[in-house]
Amino acid sequence: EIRVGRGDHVGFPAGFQWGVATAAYQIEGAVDEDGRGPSTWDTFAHTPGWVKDGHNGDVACDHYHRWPEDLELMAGLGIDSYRFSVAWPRVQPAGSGAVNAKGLDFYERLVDGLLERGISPAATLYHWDLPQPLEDAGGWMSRDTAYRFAEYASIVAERLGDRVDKWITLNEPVVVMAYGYAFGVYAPGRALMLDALPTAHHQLLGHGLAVNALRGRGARTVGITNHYSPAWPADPANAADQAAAGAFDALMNALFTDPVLRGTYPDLVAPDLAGVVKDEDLAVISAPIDFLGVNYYQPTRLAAPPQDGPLPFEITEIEGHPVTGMGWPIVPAAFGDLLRGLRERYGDVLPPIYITENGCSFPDEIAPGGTVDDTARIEFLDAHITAVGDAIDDGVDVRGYYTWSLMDNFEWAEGYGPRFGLVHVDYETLRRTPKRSYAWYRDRIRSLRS
Ligand code: GBH
Repeated sequence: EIRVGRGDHVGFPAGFQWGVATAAYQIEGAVDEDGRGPSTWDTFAHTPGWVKDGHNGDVACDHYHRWPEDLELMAGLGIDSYRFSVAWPRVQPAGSGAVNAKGLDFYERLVDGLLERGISPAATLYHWDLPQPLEDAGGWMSRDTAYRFAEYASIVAERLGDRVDKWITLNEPVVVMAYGYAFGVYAPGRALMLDALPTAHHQLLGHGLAVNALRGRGARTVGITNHYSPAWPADPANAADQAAAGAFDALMNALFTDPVLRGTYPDLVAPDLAGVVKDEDLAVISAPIDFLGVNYYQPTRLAAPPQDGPLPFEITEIEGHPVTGMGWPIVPAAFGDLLRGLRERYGDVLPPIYITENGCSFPDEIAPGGTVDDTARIEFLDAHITAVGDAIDDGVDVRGYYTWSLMDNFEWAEGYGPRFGLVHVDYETLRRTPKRSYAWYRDRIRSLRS
């Protein structure tokens, strides 16, 4: 192990994996091809008013057809691993029962193409594209969806279990609960507020059942990816603001980690889940995992909620930090604090961590000479990678880092406006143009490895 001091990491631990991440609905397009069924995101994006400028994922980056070109872009980066997601509605168009072999064929081509190029495949089984028929039957509000998810997981592992290196059951179940079912700004667009809590439990149960199903079918390394946003009280000296930050932390961070690593729900939510959690569920959910996937973008600042507000906190603006194109504050120090905080909170039950997403959007444009000068992204990534290196120096066991994202893509309710990629995508021509950050990331990870 070669490593030097704070802010000057000439080497991350041997075997540290550098990668890029994407998700199926955000890049694939080809929504009606080869037997794919509709997902909640197709329905949502085709409902006027939900997604900015009426954008949808029908074509996206056309990765479903252009994957060989995209594999070449990855090879050019020299990454160790690629994190992608499998679209459940391609594999099981109705969400249960009949398997669509052509859907599995696509991911098999992709995985084999990665292996041929020496890139280790990291597959996420669920990055928010729930088959619409399952939503029609209650979606994640229904316990049955957990069992359907495990069935789907076993189908994918049956085909790819011998070739996928890392399996990620769920991507950011908190976002599905909060933005999908509580606030109603992501698919399926339900605004149930705190009544959305069962969707947390049912996703976590699906995770636990899937871990078991995957292990039974040759999966080597299994984990879950959670989104973490460090909770800052608006006024650290104000008890009501502290309580609001504590409530946010319990509902948005700990709710999805405590059950997995400790087999318990945070005190604040446990009473509300009493009727939903069955006897053996927490034992299923806390099945040992091999790694925790951590996605980090920004901290959140919380104030006491208004009287009779629907939530125990109010989100307020963070000032005094530079922001990304989406207005998100850039706070690399909070990333390091988050990693050290996980180590502190979970101690010896914390498995190795992979940073499965970290990145930023800017309105990157192609300059007349054909270049995309995204210096701000380079600075963002450099500062955040340094924060990870510092956390490793402080004893946090981080084994890899995937930047979000390989290329510009469909940014959910924001449509195609925000650009998160190392590679620019022209949505008229679908032409890919590596940005300056692409060459920078290639060189950076090469130098950090040697
Ligand atoms: C990740 O979510 C996702 O995994 C990935 O698919 C996505 O592209 C990436 O981040 C970049 O956003 O609607 O204004 O209330 C990160 C967590 C939570 C950030 C939902 C955006 C919506 C803000 N996301 N949040 S808003």
